[in-house]
This record gives sequence, structure tokens and C-alpha cells, in this order.
Amino acid sequence: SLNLTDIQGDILIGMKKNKELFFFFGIENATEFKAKLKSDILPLVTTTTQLLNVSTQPTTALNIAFSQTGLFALNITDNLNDAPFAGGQLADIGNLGDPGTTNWVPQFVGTDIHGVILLASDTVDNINTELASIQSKLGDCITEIYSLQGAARPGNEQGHEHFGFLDGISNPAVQGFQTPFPGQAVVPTGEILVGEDGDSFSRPAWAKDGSFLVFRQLKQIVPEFNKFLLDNPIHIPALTPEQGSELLGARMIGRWKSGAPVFLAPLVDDPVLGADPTRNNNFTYVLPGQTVANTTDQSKCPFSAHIRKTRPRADIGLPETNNHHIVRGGIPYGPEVTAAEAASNTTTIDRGLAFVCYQSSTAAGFQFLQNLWADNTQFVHSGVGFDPIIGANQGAQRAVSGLDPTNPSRTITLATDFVVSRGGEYFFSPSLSAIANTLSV
Ligand code: N7H
Repeated sequence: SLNLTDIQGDILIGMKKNKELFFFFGIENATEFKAKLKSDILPLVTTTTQLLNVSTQPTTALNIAFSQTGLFALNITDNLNDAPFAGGQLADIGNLGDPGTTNWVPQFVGTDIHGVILLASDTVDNINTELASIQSKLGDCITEIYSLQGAARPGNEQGHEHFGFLDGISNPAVQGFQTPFPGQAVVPTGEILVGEDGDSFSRPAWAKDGSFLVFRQLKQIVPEFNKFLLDNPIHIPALTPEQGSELLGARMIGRWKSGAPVFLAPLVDDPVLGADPTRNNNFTYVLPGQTVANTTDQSKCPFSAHIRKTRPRADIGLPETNNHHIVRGGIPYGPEVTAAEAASNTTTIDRGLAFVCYQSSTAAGFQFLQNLWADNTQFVHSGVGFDPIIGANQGAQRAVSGLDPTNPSRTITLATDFVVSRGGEYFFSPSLSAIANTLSV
């Protein structure tokens, strides 16, 4: 069984707090940093065991991860056998569909970021207090390069991302650790954790029970997205134009705002279904009465829908033994849409998703989902087009098919990206014993 006291808490279950800060740093003095990593930071690293029980959760949870240049700065030259990680995210930009670095946060353009500290708590004050204490301990041996403050949305929107859709519904269950809800993918431990069963790469022994952390700052242009839906309602006699617009949005995601999957609720939202974890993931894209996924019928869910592109379930065969699963653990950032932005249908304030995902292979996980599925117009069948949410075409317009259930061969061309990559970095989130015995010595 897994050594849960040795695995950083964010990886398998997430820190699940309403506020989370991502603090990106450079290492200025490796010798001093190593000493303080061991004496001051390691005791603060929140384990999986600690997060599993509310009574052992710290006021502010902390995790830490390192980039390739960060490991080099610490004189760790072992090959982790993960090419995207080794090159850094900037070098991988050609695989991700970004239109160059024009929209990137300048601090992500380069390889200066050595690590990221994740701080999660109920309040920003708690996080700032913890950060100040860490910074006073670390002094000049690190410098802050960039920070991004994430926050759950307020009120009824809590748990929903900025377009308004419930998030955090479908993550894979790790074999032997989590009991899956119906329809949840069950993956070998080694698909998420390095060195465990199912991880076939050769790695240094110390990397065991770590995981690759992909970070992306994904800006969402929400008023523009809403305007697009308003202007392009699906025309079905039984639906009002407003319902037709909601249907288009739901078919772009594959779920309604409540979380209800369109495959199970094809025409109107079903909030009771959306809120029920025993039913809201319980589908395979196999139509009732059939045994394999139909290769042409999109009446219940477009092939291009975001959740179908990123987890095709039966479209690529059951049981789901492909190794392309990720554990997502991001949080929204930025304020609510202002009245002025809504009235002008124009984003003026940066908001979006501080996207985080974990996997034992960046190439089989995040990079594969983005490059070979979301951005691949021929996946899962020829002519499907882009994932309308995250599919990227280097800034050029994107053709998407299947969105209109009354005419599934109709192609809708999206002139703008509703999700704009502001860049990020690839990290490795090591086990606590790796921090103690390898990274800090
Ligand atoms: Fe996605 N969204 O609001 O549209 N995502 N995602 N994602 N995503 C999911 O099932 C969203 C992004 C996956 O198991 C839901 O938990 C937004 C990237 C995967 O059936 C919603 C952004 C990648 C799943 C969103 C974004 C993925 C998933 C439904 C960027 C990988 C699970 C809630 C701003 C490259 C699929 C849920 C499954 C679900 C949204 C990014 C992947 C609502 C807005 C970059 C694997």
C-alpha cells in the first residue's frame, strides 16, 4: 500500500482550500537553500495523510515542486526521463498550440523559475502570514520571480470555474487508494506516481512517489464567451433562445453548468444529476442498447466536447487502460466579471484558471491531452475539429463540428480563443523522503 505520509498532499487528493497561492522562485544560494529546505520547509510540507483528515489539516497547507533548472541548481543531475520536464514548458510551446509567447506572463518566458511553493488556506491573510514567515526564514537564498493568487469563486459559484461550469467532478481514482464512483476512471498507481506499478520509465530511486506537476495560467475571456453563446443559440422548437444558448455552452464542455453530463441530459440541465457523484460520471459514450461507442452519433454529446476530447472513454475502447489520465488540481484566479465588462462584452481584467495537473509522464499526460487530443482536429474521428474550450491553433481560428445536434455535420468556426494560454512551467513534486535525503543534501 502507498506510503501516504511520504507523498505530497496536493497530488492525489488536492489541498481543497478556497484560496491558493502559487509562489514561483529562483534559488540564489544552493548551499543555504538546501539547509533551510531541510530545517524550515520540509516540516511544513503537507502530506496526503494530513489532508485526509480534517482534524490534521494545517491552517495553511504547503507543497513544493522543482523545475529541471531548479534540480540542476541543487546539483541534482539524475535524468528523470521526462522530456517535456527536462526541456521546460517554453521549449515545449510548439506542442501546445500557443501562438508564441505574446500572451505569456513574461516571467514564464525563460527557464529562470527553479521551483514553486503552493500555499492553500481558507483566507488570503493566512497565506500571506505563512509566506512572510517562509520568506524571513529563507532570506536571500531565494528570490520571488512571480506569484499568482488563486481563489474559489464566491457564493453559489464556489467550485465553478469562470465560465460558470462545475469543476473538479471527474478525476481518476488511483488503484488501491480510492474507491471509484461509478464511471470514474481507475488507473494504476504508477500512472500518477513515479516508480509505482504501471510506471514503465526508468527513474532514479529517489524519484519514487513523486509526480510531475504541470502549471498553466489559462486566461478565460468570459464576457466574450457569453456573447458568443448568446449570438449562436441552438435552434430547437422546444427551447427558448436562452435555453438554446445554454445548450451550445453545455455541448462545448460536455456538461451543463451544474455538472450534469450532456450525454445523460441531452436537452436541458438536470441539477440533481449534476450534484450526484454516484450518477454524474456514470456514462461511457456507449448509447443505450449498444455495446461499443457509436462512431457517428453525436446527438447526446459532440465528439469535440471538452470532456470527451480529454477523456474519450469508450471512444477509444473499454476498459480504459490507456495511460492518458491526469489528476487535475487547479483553482480559478482573478475577480468576478464586472458590470462594465459584461455590458461591453469585453474582458479588461485577467481572470481564468490556475491549471494544475499531476501525472507520472508529462508526455503521456498533459502534453498528450493538449497536443494529440484537444488540438488534433482528426481526434477522435476525422473532421471532429478542435476542443472548443482548450483546443488551440496558434491563435488562428478553430473549426469545431458536432456542436449543433440538429445538424451534426455543421462546422462552427471560432474566431477567437476563449481560453488564452499565459504560459507556465513543468515541475516535479518530490516525496518528502526525496526532499530529506536527496534534494536537501
Ligand atoms: Fe478541463 N471548463 O470549464 O470548460 N474541464 N478545463 N482541462 N478537463 C473539465 O469533469 C476547463 C483543461 C480535463 O474525466 C470540466 O471535473 C477550463 C486542460 C479533463 O470526463 C470543466 C479550462 C486540460 C477533464 C472543464 C480547462 C483539461 C476536464 C468538467 C481552462 C488538459 C475530465 C468538470 C481554462 C490538457 C474529463 C469535471 C473526464 C474536465 C473546463 C483546462 C482536461 C467544466 C475552463 C488544459 C481530463
